[in-house]
Amino acid sequence: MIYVMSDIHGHMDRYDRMLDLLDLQPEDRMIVQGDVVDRGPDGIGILLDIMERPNFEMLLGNHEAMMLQVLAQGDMEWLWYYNGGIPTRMAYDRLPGREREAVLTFLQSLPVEKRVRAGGREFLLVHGSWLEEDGPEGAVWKRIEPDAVVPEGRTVVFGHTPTWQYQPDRPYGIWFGGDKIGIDCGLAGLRGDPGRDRNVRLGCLRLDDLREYYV
Ligand SMILES: [Mn+2]
Repeated sequence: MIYVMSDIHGHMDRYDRMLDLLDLQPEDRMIVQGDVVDRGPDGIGILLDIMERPNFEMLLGNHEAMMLQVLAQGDMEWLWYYNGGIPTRMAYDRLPGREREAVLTFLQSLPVEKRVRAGGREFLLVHGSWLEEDGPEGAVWKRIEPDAVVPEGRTVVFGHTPTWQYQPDRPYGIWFGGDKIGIDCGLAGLRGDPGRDRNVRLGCLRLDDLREYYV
């Protein structure tokens, strides 16, 4: 079975609960569609965990792209910190040098899209946009319109844009828009301060039968 989730944003507690709920078997695949880090407290911990699991794969999200730009090129620091990068930066700086290097090598290896087949369907997985004209930059950064066109014969699964933007009536559920499926159920909005919407969730989709899981 192939499972996908996205936009965990440092919330290790939700990630752990999701893995408990799924009870993955060695033959299952998990593809995490980017934005593991930033905003929440423990993005680095989740990254290290993903790196260790042989049946886990990951796509590059815009938050990992910002992280790489700062750590590998010393560029755009303000943008990363402004977008919730400070807890990630602090945790990264506390890692032993060997682990810092492993994290950077891992991030540099991440693809911006993946094609998989499950349940008789062809899926295209991306963090942001799948539109060819948007290029690799758009694949991680661009927010797509609900009526954007999907290549013939495929189903696109994407994160990055929280699903409440597509379905205000079912704000923290996976959005099924025909050949487009949005799986970012809004965890970026959870920062622990009182008054925020506590109903945001981490969603996970099993591609073989489109079964939904939430924590
Ligand atoms: Mn994103």
